[in-house]
Amino acid sequence: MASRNCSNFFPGLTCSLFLLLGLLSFPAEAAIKKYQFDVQVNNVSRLCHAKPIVTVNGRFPGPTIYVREGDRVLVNVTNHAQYNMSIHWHGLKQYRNGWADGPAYITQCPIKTGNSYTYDFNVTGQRGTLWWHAHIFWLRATVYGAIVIMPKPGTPFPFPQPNREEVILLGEWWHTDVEEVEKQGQKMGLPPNMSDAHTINGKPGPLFPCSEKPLNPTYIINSAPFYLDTFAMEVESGKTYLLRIINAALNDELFFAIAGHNFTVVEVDAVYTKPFTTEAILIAPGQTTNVLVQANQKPGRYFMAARPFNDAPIPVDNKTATGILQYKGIPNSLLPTLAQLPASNDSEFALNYNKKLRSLNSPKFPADVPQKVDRKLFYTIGFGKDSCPTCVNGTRLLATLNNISFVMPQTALLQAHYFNLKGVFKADFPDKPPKPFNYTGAPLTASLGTSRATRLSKIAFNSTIELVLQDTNLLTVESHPFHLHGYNFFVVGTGIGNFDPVKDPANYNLVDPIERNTAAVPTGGWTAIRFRADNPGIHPSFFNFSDLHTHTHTKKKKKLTVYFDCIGVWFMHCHLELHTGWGLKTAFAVEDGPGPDQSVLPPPTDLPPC
Ligand SMILES: *[C@@H]1O[C@H](CO)[C@@H](O)[C@H](O)[C@H]1NC(C)=O
Ligand SMILES: *[C@@H]1O[C@H](CO)[C@@H](O)[C@H](O)[C@H]1NC(C)=O
Ligand SMILES: *[C@@H]1O[C@H](CO)[C@@H](O)[C@H](O)[C@H]1NC(C)=O
Ligand SMILES: *[C@@H]1O[C@H](CO)[C@@H](O)[C@H](O)[C@H]1NC(C)=O
Ligand SMILES: *[C@@H]1O[C@H](CO)[C@@H](O)[C@H](O)[C@H]1NC(C)=O
Ligand SMILES: *[C@@H]1O[C@H](CO)[C@@H](O)[C@H](O)[C@H]1NC(C)=O
Ligand SMILES: *[C@@H]1O[C@H](CO)[C@@H](O)[C@H](O)[C@H]1NC(C)=O
Ligand SMILES: *[C@@H]1O[C@H](CO)[C@@H](O)[C@H](O)[C@H]1NC(C)=O
Ligand SMILES: *[C@@H]1O[C@H](CO)[C@@H](O)[C@H](O)[C@H]1NC(C)=O
Ligand SMILES: *[C@@H]1O[C@H](CO)[C@@H](O)[C@H](O)[C@H]1NC(C)=O
Ligand SMILES: *[C@@H]1O[C@H](CO)[C@@H](O)[C@H](O)[C@H]1NC(C)=O
Ligand SMILES: *[C@@H]1O[C@H](CO)[C@@H](O)[C@H](O)[C@H]1NC(C)=O
Ligand SMILES: [Cu+2]
Repeated sequence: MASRNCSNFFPGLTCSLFLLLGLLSFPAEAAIKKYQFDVQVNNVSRLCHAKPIVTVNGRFPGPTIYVREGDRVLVNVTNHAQYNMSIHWHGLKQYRNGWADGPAYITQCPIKTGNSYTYDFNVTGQRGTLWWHAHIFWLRATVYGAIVIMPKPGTPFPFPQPNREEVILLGEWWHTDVEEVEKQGQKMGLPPNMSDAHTINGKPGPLFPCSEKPLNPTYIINSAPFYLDTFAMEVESGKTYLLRIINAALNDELFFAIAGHNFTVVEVDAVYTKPFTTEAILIAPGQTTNVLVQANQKPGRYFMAARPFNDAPIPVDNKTATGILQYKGIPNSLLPTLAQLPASNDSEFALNYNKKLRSLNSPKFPADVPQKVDRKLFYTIGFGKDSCPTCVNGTRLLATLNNISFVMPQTALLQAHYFNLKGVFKADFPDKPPKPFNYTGAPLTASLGTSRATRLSKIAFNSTIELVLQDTNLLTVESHPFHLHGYNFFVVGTGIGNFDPVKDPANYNLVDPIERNTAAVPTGGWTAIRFRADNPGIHPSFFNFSDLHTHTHTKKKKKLTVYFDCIGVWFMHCHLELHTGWGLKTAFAVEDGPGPDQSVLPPPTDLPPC
């Protein structure tokens, strides 16, 4: 199958050429890091209850990928689970290499049960904490792990060297099968059941039942007793620790704090920040935050805690996950000190916290903010309803960008050996909403009809884009963490209420705005981001050019429309799985540049077919 694709795509090239890639030599300092990811089903017990979950290598959370900036990474993902699935390497820019990005039905078809696909990518120009997760259905509830990118050898961190570091993955846990939870929601047209717990490194902590039972004493980690459902981290007085915090929750923005200990934020989404001290961090699904913590308090046991931030009039799982920061030599019998978190609805904390986030913008790590904008986009975020005879009250909830709920291409269509690409998607996503209205005025609960379509926005290579994401009160206002694949962007401005195109740009930060891959649009507010579209996302020869391109390659056209599964586009979506599932997503079709190294690389021979 793979070799057929290969020869069909590149009649002038042979497959052996691609196979040779693995034998090419690399610059001395760059290494090849190989990982085997066996996606499998394992029984895992939490909250006094075992259930089968999808894991990588039987581990929950999954294994950490450790690399250095400049390394090449090969991850052979073998799918032994009953679900067809794919994995996304969240935050890696995947320059010219959408094939390795991972979102199912966007850059690849899922890896079918029993099959393998090797994600092959270079880690270039990024260092810090990122993460990986399944990118189909709600499988990422349990299929996730950290990616740690160390700086190049001999390059120190631009902050005091920590004595040790620790990955802190925040997540959500359901008692029942998460795929069933999602399916039930889809069937009813309503939000699926909320999670039953939040977790720190997969563990809910002692505020939940079944968390205080010490395991067999052989399970001793860092000489701190390892509790069945509680994450504990041992520290030594006087030492400094780097915490690599990742929000892997499906639907909840989270506050995170450690009792009695302040954090110094030094990096987010693998971008160094101007350091600042805070008693708690706010982290949205998809985001990462590196903080330094000093073990400078009275030796004891201190709770770490994570709980949602939610300032919208909607229900969330508001339960608190806890772990323990434990000074060396302190007995486990000592009751830990409770952690203080901001109130769940503390919008002011959220606004102030996000204001403090600035790119480091040093000579070595400059913030290359686009000063001039080639194209301005304005997308409204809203909820809508669609008729659904089998759903509760005959309607299904949807979520929209510019009043369009994105429809995923169907497997059945992609499987076909030929079809007319024109019917599958259009590159005509509108640059602004169909009709302006008072976006954040009174709630709009009538005429919630929307259109459902697969529409993308075509972007010129290396053009600079400004995108204003405007929350609306269509049904309800809510905060939405938006994630862009293939790029980092700069958050140049944010505010509450309606974006004012005349007044608001005057207050943009074009000097040291935070650069990241996921940014929250505040409840009833807006966020302006800028990026340079220098990562080509589409191989022109894979398209029916009447949709995307003005040139024609008539010779190739016929063959290419057949292989619609092999396109690359950069996905952009709300990182709340609930909203993504309702259609709060679109994609940018970024053209190739004119240069020889400005086009998408050839597809790997083992790219999963549909
Ligand atoms: C998982 O646990 C359930 C209930 O304890 C059991 O019925 C099932 O066989 C187990 N499955 C596996 C794969 O171990
Ligand atoms: C990936 O892993 C599978 C299962 O172990 C193996 O059969 C396959 O050869 C591996 N692929 C590569 C490219 O190593
Ligand atoms: C996986 O994909 C195959 C082929 O497209 C399909 O027949 C099968 O139903 C899919 N499995 C699931 C669980 O969706
Ligand atoms: C990774 O880097 C190597 C060495 O520069 C290059 O040969 C290879 O094509 C790159 N791979 C990708 C996917 O960019
Ligand atoms: C969702 O919650 C309801 C009410 O608690 C329960 O009856 C139902 O079984 C749950 N659904 C799933 C899929 O867990
Ligand atoms: C944490 O920072 C706050 C102010 O930002 C300060 O009042 C407090 O004393 C600090 N606590 C510690 C333990 O350093
Ligand atoms: C958590 O949410 C429930 C309803 O979902 C509510 O009854 C309860 O008061 C909330 N607890 C806190 C601490 O906000
Ligand atoms: C936050 O919630 C509390 C009750 O839990 C309420 O008293 C307070 O007014 C709310 N604050 C805001 C800003 O909505
Ligand atoms: C269904 O409609 C009834 C009557 O209008 C309303 O009370 C109820 O809240 C609706 N249920 C849902 C889930 O929308
Ligand atoms: C939008 O709605 C808000 C709240 O109802 C109101 O205060 C504001 O004046 C409205 N703005 C416009 C331009 O109508
Ligand atoms: C969205 O589009 C539908 C038709 O598809 C229309 O009825 C509705 O008024 C539009 N809503 C907004 C907010 O533009
Ligand atoms: C993109 O445009 C900028 C500014 O004009 C230029 O400096 C840069 O070299 C271009 N990048 C590419 C890859 O063409
Ligand atoms: Cu959202």
